[in-house]
Amino acid sequence: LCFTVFKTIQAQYTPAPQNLAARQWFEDARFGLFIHWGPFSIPGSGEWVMNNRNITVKNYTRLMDFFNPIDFDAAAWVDAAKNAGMKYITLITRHHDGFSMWDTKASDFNIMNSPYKKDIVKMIADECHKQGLKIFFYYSLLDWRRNDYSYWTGRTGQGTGRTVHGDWNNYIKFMEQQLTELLTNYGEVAGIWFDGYWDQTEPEGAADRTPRIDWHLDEIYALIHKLQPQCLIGNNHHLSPLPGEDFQMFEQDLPGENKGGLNYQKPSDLPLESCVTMNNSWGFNLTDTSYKTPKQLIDLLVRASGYGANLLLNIGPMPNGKIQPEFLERMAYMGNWLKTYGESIYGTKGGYMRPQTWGCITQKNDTMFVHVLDKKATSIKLENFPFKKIARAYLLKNNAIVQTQLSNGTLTITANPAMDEPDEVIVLVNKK
Ligand code: FHN
Repeated sequence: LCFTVFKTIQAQYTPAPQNLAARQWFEDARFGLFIHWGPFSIPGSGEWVMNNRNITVKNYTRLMDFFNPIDFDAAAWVDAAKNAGMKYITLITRHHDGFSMWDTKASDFNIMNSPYKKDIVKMIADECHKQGLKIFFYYSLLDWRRNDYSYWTGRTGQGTGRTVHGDWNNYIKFMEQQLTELLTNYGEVAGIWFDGYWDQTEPEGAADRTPRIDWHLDEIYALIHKLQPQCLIGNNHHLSPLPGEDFQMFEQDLPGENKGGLNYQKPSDLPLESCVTMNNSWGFNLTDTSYKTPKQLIDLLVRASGYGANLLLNIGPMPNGKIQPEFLERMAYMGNWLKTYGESIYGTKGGYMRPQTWGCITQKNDTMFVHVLDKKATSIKLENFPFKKIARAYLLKNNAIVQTQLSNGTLTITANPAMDEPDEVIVLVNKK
């Protein structure tokens, strides 16, 4: 195959006032639910099952006939997210397998042609609007199934049954038609979360990751912002943000940490989001029981906030429409924790210093929240401390006074982290 290298010429982008307001809302929200769900959930082997098992288009298409999640209850899902303290839901509308979870007129491979025959995107979006959560739509740029998609996406091309491939203009038009539907028929959409841009780029970390695909992003982004100016655009391309994007995401990682080698990009000034799985899978996986502990999940939320980022925590519901108890229990735990500690998370900014091994800082006006996550941390030194004097230092959970000493710009805090709680939050109030 011979690829042309496209250097996309990016148009100037000035976010609309509604968009800037939406960014502020997003930054204050701090916590969202990611949902990977669709016919790919049926084999219980994750959302990459078509690719990983090299299932042919013809055979994969059969999954549509089995997707009948009779136990699905949109109200219960949104309620669980709300009780977890989450402020938005990012829903897979179409993943790389190309199945559309809504009543699309642009493709037959959609939920209305499954035995379920109900527009799942609408059901969840309506419930979000009803219960006061915002809705984001995940939308895959790449497609493993369509003939007009011109690339092979890590599949060998052997035995896939996709014989004709390539009508790029048609594919772009198809995506624009689908995005128009999503941004016209589902009320206010808080954001579009793109994925798959990395198809046909050099691997993460390579010196030149210029895509060999012209995704027509200028055109697509302009369309989205024209239809809904407040709609935030993010793209999981693992690069620095491109013009037209409104937030920046980090996959399985906190901003700037690059623990998994996926995220070499530096955090930008845009609102930030870290998306993370609760076990090791995005889509339902029958054998993956490596669930993060409640403490690990709280640490992630707190440390994300310490970086000034949101946590988008993922669940992969089961094919029958139920969310497995391991996920529900952890969500409930986090919601309960946030009832006490929410004020140190929502509406805060990242700390004046980056998160440290002992924990991290979040800030709101003249209040600083010191999150002691390491149970062994008993003396914490905050160098270049920005307040000249402290009016009060106390534990958020019970107002108990905390000993602090400020000298030569370094604040020393005597901490005594409770063993049975994930995070000891110390509140420092600036004396002006
Ligand atoms: O390939 C996808 C994967 O299935 C999942 O949707 C994640 C979520 O961030 N994104 C892609 C991998 O980068």
